[in-house]
Amino acid sequence: MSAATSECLFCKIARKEIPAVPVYEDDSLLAFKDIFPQAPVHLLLIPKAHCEGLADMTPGIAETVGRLPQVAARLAQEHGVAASGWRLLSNNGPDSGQSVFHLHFHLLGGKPLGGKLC
Ligand code: IU
Repeated sequence: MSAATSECLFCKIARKEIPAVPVYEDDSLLAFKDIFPQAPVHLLLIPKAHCEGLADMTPGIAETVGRLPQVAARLAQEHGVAASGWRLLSNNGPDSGQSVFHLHFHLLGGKPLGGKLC
């Protein structure tokens, strides 16, 4: 195991070493509630395998991420924001405000999101 995955917060959540509130899980993808929600619905979707961001995806992680929008759409439906609208975004690198360096996508909805992204 690399140092990155042993220390990484979201790797620890994926391994169930740190608690989170899961809303979806399969072999390679996990979704859970953001601990500091910025909207009534604020979920995080992550590939379980570690990479820092979109620029670092292995082919296997890219395949997982390719399925992620469909999972997000299903979660939006299940959380009651499919009709009102929702946003899926990933912060990458310092200027984006990325604070956890394990690739993740925010699913936000349940209020008008306006121009403020996250
Ligand atoms: P960001 O795009 O890297 O800024 O998003 C990281 C998110 O991880 C942010 O919305 C935090 O609220 C969230 N988070 C979490 O859900 N659980 C934690 O223990 C920590 C951060 I630290």
